[in-house]
Amino acid sequence: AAAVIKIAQVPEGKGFEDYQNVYNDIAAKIEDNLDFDGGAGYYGQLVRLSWHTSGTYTKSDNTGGSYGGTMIYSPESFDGENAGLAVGRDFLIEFKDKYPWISRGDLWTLGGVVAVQESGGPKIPWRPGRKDIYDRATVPEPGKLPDASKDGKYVRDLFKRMGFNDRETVALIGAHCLGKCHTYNSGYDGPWGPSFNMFTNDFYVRLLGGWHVKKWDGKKQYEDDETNSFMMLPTDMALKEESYFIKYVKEYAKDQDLFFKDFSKAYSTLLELGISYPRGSKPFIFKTVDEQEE
Ligand code: ZEM
Repeated sequence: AAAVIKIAQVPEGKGFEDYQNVYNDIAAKIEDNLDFDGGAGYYGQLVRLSWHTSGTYTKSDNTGGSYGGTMIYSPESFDGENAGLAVGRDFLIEFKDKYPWISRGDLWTLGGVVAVQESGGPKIPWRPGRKDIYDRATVPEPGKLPDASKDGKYVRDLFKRMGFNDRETVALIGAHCLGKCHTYNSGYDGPWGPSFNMFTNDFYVRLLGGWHVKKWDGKKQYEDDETNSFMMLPTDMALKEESYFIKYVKEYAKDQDLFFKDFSKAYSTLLELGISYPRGSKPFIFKTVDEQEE
């Protein structure tokens, strides 16, 4: 993909209240659909959409990232790693009609922020100003998003490509507390734990437990020794196998507040990769639905 300069431009006259309104509408629609995907709701789907629109970023040439909202275009739309994400894009599209001034990149990343905060996670500082890009030369090629069958070195190098260190890499993957794998999307199957609609540090706690390779015809994945009902991907297991990752797994398993703090910072950075903001621009911290009802 070709690099473009990605300067945040907030639509004329729009400010915090406008984006809090979009936040509230997304939150209300999530609340109306809590039964989706066997009780997972839309939390996992929306967080994954925000991650995949951002995680195509390459620091060395400033290509990819959430700015242009390019996932609707080929070849990014056909990237096998994006299978199933039309569901999240379709979920959000009514808000693009209701608020025509919002860009796809802003809407998709804001959806992730709503999902993390409304499922009990930390506050995610977020800044608007992404712009829809129609130029196909800027659409990232497949191969930028991680392949779950790989090892720790691959994960380390891939997140380094985006500019993340080992601590941030481990913190970001803790989002696997939410949602599920679906054989029809990725070939993997099942949730990582029982509380897949709540944002917690449970992913790390479980990862440190006992796991064995699942016996089935599908892709290699792990199954928990205790109940045989939860899963880990090979790349998840790699966080436990590598000395440069496991120390953070242990810290986050012990200390949810530390995980929340580190996740918030790394995820906020992820959603903004490649974007230039005006000097001193202040991120929005949205109120949760509960906080507004108090
Ligand atoms: Zn995921 N992820 N991910 N991830 N992910 C899946 C689902 C979800 C990897 C991966 O291959 C997969 C991060 C990192 C990595 C979420 C968030 C984040 C699935 C299952 C796969 C295969 C998709 C399906 O079948 O529907 C790999 C290899 C990763 C790094 C090495 C990061 C970072 C995330 C967010 C910050 C979420 C929330 C889901 C659940 C989606 C859903 O539909 O419920």
